[in-house]
Amino acid sequence: MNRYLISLAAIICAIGAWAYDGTKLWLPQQATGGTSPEITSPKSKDSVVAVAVGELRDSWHGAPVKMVLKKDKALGRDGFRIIPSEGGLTLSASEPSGLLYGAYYLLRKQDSGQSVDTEITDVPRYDLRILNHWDNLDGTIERGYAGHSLWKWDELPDVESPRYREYARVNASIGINGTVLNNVNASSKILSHDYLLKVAKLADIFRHYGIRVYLSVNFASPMQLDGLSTADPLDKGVAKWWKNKADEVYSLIPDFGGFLVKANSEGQPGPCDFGRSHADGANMLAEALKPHGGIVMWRSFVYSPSDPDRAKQAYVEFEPLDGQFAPNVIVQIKNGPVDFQPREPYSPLFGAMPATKQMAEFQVTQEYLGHSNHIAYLAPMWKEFFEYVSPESISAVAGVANVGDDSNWTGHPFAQANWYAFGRLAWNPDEDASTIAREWLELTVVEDDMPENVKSGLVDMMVTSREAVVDYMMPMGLHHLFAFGHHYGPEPWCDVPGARPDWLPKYYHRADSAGLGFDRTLSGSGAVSQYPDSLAGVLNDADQCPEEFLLWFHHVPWNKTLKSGDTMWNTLCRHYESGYDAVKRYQSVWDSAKPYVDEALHQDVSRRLIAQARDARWWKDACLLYFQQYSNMPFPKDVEAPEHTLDAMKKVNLGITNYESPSMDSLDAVR
Ligand code: BDP
Repeated sequence: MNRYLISLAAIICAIGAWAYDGTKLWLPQQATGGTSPEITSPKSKDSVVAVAVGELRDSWHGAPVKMVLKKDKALGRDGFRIIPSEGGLTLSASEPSGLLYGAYYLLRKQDSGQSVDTEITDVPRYDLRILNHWDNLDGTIERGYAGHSLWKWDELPDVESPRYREYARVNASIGINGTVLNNVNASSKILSHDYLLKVAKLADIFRHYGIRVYLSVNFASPMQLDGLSTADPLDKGVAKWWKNKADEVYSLIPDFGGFLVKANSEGQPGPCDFGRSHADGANMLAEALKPHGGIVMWRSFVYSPSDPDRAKQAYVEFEPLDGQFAPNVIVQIKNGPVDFQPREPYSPLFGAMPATKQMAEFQVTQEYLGHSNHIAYLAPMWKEFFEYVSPESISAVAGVANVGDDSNWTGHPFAQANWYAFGRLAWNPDEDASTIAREWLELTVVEDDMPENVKSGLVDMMVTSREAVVDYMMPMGLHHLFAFGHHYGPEPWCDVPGARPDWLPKYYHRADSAGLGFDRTLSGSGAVSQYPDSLAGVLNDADQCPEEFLLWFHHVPWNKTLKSGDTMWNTLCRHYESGYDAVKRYQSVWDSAKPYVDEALHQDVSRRLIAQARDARWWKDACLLYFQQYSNMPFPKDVEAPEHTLDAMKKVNLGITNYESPSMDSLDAVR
């Protein structure tokens, strides 16, 4: 063993057990022992280098580290190399940000008890690894379940919350290098001079951690802010307005990243309002940003009724535009074709626009996965996406943030793991979901004396948790069975007079006496044909279609015999049961961890698991009782009989908006 490994091990023992503090996320806790080794910094006045050096000086207890800045093409902008030798470690990078990521790499290894004894070169897969905040300027967060916005717009730019720096630091520690501050349903006010001064203040803080600021912009800003008569992207006055605005932004924020745009979607203005295409709109903005090196992330989340099947609409609108986007435009596509459901097939737009830069949009906030009441570790979902969409085929990854001003940042303590995993996978999509889960546990909740069998129980709980949610909410390809508005509980029966049909569950599940599911085969909506031929053939055939997507692509008779040898109805019932059983299992797994985790944390998660188990039961009863009206088949013997009646389930009204997560009290009152 290298002598530095021995001292590292000794120091980890010296640090010993510490009280879990949700405010610190996974960053190094204060050490109580050990000596500080020598950290040699390169000659550089760059503030990012200073932060990197400071992090190691404050928290690194291993071998001496020599930090070197030297151009090395193989490392790109953000990569780093660590070479161990008898004299210590050499950490080298081409740019300051590489040194910062290298420093956090070392601290991560140290704090999760791993050694650094072989040479490593670590280069991120994507240059852009970005969070999208859906934060409104009034402090609310659309689909946020961890309190209010971190950005205190009323106080900025004069008052600097200490959390701004901490936010930048934790992001940098997992490799995130960009942040879009405001909601895609954007207020044009964000581009007013007063707000730009506030944005500039945040950018000044984040810059030291290698994080660039981006803004969501409202396409009608020239009309709303300055009274122009049009926002037509081909109008010279409009283009000039955006050019001037971009110049103003860069005069305040020289390293500003660019714009994110939701256009002609869910009531947002866009180029189509003026008879222009998405490419016309994106390119006009791209032209304004180009002289400054900025980019446009143009979202493909559109669903105008170009086709009766909503799952086909983004493809129908965007695929014909391939090759028309400017080089500094990236089309940002949600992972699935509908809307962040617990499970969706990948969006067929990926791979269908070879002459266009594309990026994936994942949702870290759990809009459709139990808000901050349920454990749903999402890395397996994102890995599933990468099984179908090769990481090389896209240019960047964005995650809709789950961060708010709650003292533990994310509401559910385990939701921190999703923020963490998002960063780790945006850096390297080949990382393994369970390795990341274990690493996060070791950096956070797990104390040193936890036996391996308990630890692996927790890893298993995390890794299976997303599938459990799928099982108790909408297995086998079912989707959008959610209550209208808040997207928390089940309402497969939901009817809202006057609502768009494709906002209602019945549009998606299509339950009738003949069967269940949306027929998207060639004889149905034809959505399968948007996928490459080899896959389309498999998806089109109910006997070959993977069971997890069966009801997404097929309307399946209740008594059809599936591969398992059982009927569709029985298989469906068992999925619901197994999701519910999994949560009950998680309760005992978490109980077994009690002696080895912080007491307050244990209580907090236990409480949330009680809610999750009740919700799982609620979902199972509501969906199965509702569907049974159509299947007219009994529940299999091994599936527990419903505890509730359908009528009682239909009366549940959480009385919450889409900005809130139901409180435990409100859940107790209604269930
Ligand atoms: C849906 C959300 C809605 C967002 C929209 C979007 O329900 O609040 O505005 O996505 O991504 O999932 O634009």
